[in-house]
Amino acid sequence: MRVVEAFRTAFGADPATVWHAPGRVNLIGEHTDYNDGFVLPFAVPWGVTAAISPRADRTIRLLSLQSSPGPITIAEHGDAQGWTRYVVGVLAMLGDQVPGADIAIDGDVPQGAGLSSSAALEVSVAAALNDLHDLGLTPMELALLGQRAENDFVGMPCGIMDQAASALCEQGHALFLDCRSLGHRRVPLDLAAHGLRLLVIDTRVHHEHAGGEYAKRRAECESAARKLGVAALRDVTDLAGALDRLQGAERRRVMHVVTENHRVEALVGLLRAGAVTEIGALLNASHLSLRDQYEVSSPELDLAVEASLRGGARGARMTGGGFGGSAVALVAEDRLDSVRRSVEDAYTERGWQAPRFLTAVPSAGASPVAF
Ligand code: GAF
Repeated sequence: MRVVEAFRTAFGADPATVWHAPGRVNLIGEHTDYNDGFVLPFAVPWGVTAAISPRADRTIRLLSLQSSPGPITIAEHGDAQGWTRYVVGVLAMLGDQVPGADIAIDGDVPQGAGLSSSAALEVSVAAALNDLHDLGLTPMELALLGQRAENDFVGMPCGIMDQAASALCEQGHALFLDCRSLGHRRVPLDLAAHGLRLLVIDTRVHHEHAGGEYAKRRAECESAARKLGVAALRDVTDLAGALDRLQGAERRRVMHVVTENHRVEALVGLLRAGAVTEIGALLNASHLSLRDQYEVSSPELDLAVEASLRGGARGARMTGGGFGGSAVALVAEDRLDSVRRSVEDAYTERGWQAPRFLTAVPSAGASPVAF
């Protein structure tokens, strides 16, 4: 295995353990996780593999097949830069339980596509260290550890969805997660049995201001919840009454979060009833709400969604945090070519660089890799 060979070459011995953790797409439930709401992601076939050995000292030596020509040595946690922060953050959160480590990383999550390569990195490393040091952490605890690394070390105020999907998903299933109780159920999702595919359309555009806008949305939601006297927007039961008490951006944010939570529950209901072909309208409604009420879409995402629908998709929406990244389209097998062509033509017409197409099947969460 490539990552094991790279580990041997760099560090002169076999790794003690190797773990793989996937990225995710979110089927529905966007910007609901940090509002204590519901989400329905599934793990994608692409992820991060981490090969790790413990060290007795506190040094961390890190190698990435994608991002570093040779090993990077980190003596102090505070020295971490760029991608290494996601790894060092996990070690930093574990504190004295874990000293240093030698780590080699190999990943195939398309970069910048909004498919949670950072969560895959955090969870693969967290799971490997858990195994190596017998920490006894559950998959949900590994997800929480990854989220803390991202919140407190990297400084991105994300919710729990991406790490939970990476740690907890099962092949052939989506993960229905209550982000308040952290209760979850795996919902069977066999798209192929219904002649369907989930097409990921990577716009290959990522807007610079995304991080700042994400934090701003989160702050607006928290401010609206305070004004409404609820712990989180999840608790809004009288939407019309709540909207009467708010104005401007906060009003629109509440409209999105409350309706999106209902859409997640409705979509899970359809899946459980075996009506996967009927979920398209909910995907479309989610996109319009993210575009118009939550204002996190982008011209590239909107065009990917509109052109997919014109090409015959049953439903489509942006997925993930927004401001670029990917859209997903639910497409009948015999319409795949027509949807791809419709999106490509629409991008060409605007003079935009061609998007990248991938097909996502619900895949397994974090697991050890034999080597
Ligand atoms: C990003 C975050 F990391 C998630 O926690 C979630 O909030 C998502 O945006 C929006 O649903 O992926």
